[in-house]
Amino acid sequence: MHGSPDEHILERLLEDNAQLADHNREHFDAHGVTAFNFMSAPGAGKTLLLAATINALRDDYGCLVIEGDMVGELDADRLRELDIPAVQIGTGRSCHLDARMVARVLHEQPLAGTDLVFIENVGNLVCPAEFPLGEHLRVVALSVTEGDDKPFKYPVIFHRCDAVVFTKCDLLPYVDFQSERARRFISAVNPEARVFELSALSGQGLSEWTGWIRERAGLNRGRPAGQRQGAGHVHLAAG
Ligand SMILES: Nc1nc2c(ncn2[C@@H]2O[C@H](COP(=O)(O)OP(=O)(O)OP(=O)(O)O)[C@@H](O)[C@H]2O)c(=O)[nH]1
Ligand SMILES: [Mg+2]
Repeated sequence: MHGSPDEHILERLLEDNAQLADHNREHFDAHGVTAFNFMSAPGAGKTLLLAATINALRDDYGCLVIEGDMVGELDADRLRELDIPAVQIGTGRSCHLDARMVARVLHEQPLAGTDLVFIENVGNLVCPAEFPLGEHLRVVALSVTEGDDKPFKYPVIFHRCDAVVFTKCDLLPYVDFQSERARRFISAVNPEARVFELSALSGQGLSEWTGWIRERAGLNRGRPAGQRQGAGHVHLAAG
């Protein structure tokens, strides 16, 4: 037998989580929902990015946000003020969401009329990478104020994502963030990752990003809201 007892406990924990994540994904699939897991360091701009993204997509897609924070409902309340449906998960002392927490929400939350579920993970560049939630696509937000070296220093989360969004690009004139350097680091750990550069505040770069979401959600999902009732039976095209 290899590894310490602690390693075995962790392995078991991750296996249990992976099984529950599969269960969540089946639930999303059965409802024709594409689910995204948004991860980043604290304050990188996930919530503002979600607000801007959903604002651009809401005429064509039913959207729901599952918010993960250790304490309180500040982010969910911010979104609700914008008429964006949001469910808050309080993780307590845990520094990441896990599949069990998301499963609890899914048991109570009707998904009829929902096409896209955006899960905002707890701000943390390490732990969320180890705990899949049942998402179809993973997004890492990297704000230009954090430094262009983060993909090199925190490779796991960048290795396991589908897209990286450089956020707060309106601040580029004031910080030393070399986009090409960050892109090189990302490409070294994950050549397949799509990289977007945008500002949720100014709207710069937003349409290319939302275009990617539309593409990955399946072209046939861009129906007017009133015709969305049959969404539960649509085959999930997103990978
Ligand atoms: N200048 C600028 N500020 C931004 C932008 N996006 C977010 N911010 C600001 O950055 C701060 C953090 O943004 P949030 O959206 O709360 O970040 P978050 O990743 O959701 O934060 P946590 O959930 O606490 O991890 C807020 O003061 C935002 O107004 C942007 O595009 N440009
Ligand atoms: Mg937030």
